[in-house]
Amino acid sequence: MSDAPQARLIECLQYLFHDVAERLSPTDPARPFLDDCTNRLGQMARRLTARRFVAAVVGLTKVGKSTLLSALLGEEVAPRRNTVWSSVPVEYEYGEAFRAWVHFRKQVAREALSCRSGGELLDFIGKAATEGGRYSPGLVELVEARMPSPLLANGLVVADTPGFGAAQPGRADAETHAKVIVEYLNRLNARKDAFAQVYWVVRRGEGGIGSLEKRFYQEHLCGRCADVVVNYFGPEDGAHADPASQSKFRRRYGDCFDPLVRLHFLDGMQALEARKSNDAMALGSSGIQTLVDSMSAMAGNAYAHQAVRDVLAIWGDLHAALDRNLIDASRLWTIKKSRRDEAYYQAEQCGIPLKELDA
Ligand SMILES: Nc1nc2c(ncn2[C@@H]2O[C@H](COP(=O)(O)OP(=O)(O)OP(=O)(O)O)[C@@H](O)[C@H]2O)c(=O)[nH]1
Ligand SMILES: [Mg+2]
Repeated sequence: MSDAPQARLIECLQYLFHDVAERLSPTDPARPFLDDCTNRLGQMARRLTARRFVAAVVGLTKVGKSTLLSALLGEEVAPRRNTVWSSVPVEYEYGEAFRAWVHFRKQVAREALSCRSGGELLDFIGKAATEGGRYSPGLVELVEARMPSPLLANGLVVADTPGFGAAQPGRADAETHAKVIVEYLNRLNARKDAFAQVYWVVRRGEGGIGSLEKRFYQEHLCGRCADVVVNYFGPEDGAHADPASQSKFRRRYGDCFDPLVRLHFLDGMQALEARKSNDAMALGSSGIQTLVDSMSAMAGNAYAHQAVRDVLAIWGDLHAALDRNLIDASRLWTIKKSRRDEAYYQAEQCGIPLKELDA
C-alpha cells in the first residue's frame, strides 16, 4: 500500500467496489456502474503514485502537433514539415542541457547526443524521427530529448507522435504510423510508474473532424483523453477565439468525444511565432495558455488535493445511483461492512466526511 492517505483510501474503495461487484450476478444492472467506479479509482491511484507524467500529443497527420509542441516548449525543437512526416514518438523531458537519445527496437544500447542549442536538437530529431531520415523505417522505437523548458520543470514529459491517416496515396505510412502510436500508448500504459494522458489535436479552418479521426479516437484514445485541442489553421488572426464559431464547433462535433473533455481552441502557429519573437500579447491571444495550464496540472503534487474531490464525485455518483434505484442499497452496504468501515476510517484520515454523506 502507498503511504499517501489518499492512495490508501482509494485502494480501500477499490476493494469495496470490487467485492460488491463480484457478488452480483454478471447481468446485474449495478455491475457496469461498479466497474466504472473501480476503473476511475484505478486511474486515480495510478496518478497519485506516478513518478512520470506523460502528455502524449496525438492526431491525424498534419494537424500541427509538432508546431504546437514547439510553441509549448518555448522554442522550435519539434520538426515540422509539409512533406516529411514525424515517424517515431519523441519524448521531451526536463534537463539542464540539450541532449537526445535514440532507443532502437531490438537493442538495449542507445545512441546519445549532446547538443549545444535547441537548433541542434531540432536538427538531430529531424534526422532521427522522421520519414526518410538517417535510420531505416522501423528501426527506432523512441527518441528521448532533454531540454531546459520551464513547462517540463515539475516532472511533466511531453510526447510528439507521428500523425495517423494517409495524405499521400500509395504509401503504407498511414497504417504504420497508427500502429506506432497504438504501440507507444500501450507501452506507456504498461509502465507502472507512469501516468499518461492523450491530448488529441484536431484541425479547424478547412473541414473539421473526419470519420477516420473519429474512428481512431473511439478505438484508441477516448479512455485516456481528457483534452481536445482544436487547432485553427486559417488566414484570420484571432478567429479561434470567436465565441460564435466555438459554439458552432461544439454543436457540430460535440458528439465525437466524451462529454467531459476540455476543449482548447487555439492557434498553434501564432503561439510559436509569439514565443519566437517574445510577443506576450500575441502569445496571450493565441489561446495556448489553457493547454499549458492543463498539462502543468497533470504533473507535480497538486493532484492529491484534486483526488479528494474526485473521490467525493464518485461517492456522489454512487448515491445518485442509489437514489434512482439503479443499485439496491441494502445489498450494496451489508455485504462488506468491515470494508466499508475501513473506507470510512481512511476517508477520515484524508479529511473527507464520507460517513456523513452516507447518513
Ligand atoms: N496556418 C497554419 N499552419 C500550421 C499551423 N500549425 C502547423 N502548420 C503548418 O502545417 C504543416 C504541418 O505542421 P506540423 O506541425 O508538422 O504537423 P504535424 O501534425 O506534426 O504533422 P505530422 O507529424 O507529419 O503528422 C507545417 O508546414 C506547419 O508549418 C497553424 O496553426 N496554422
Ligand atoms: Mg509532427
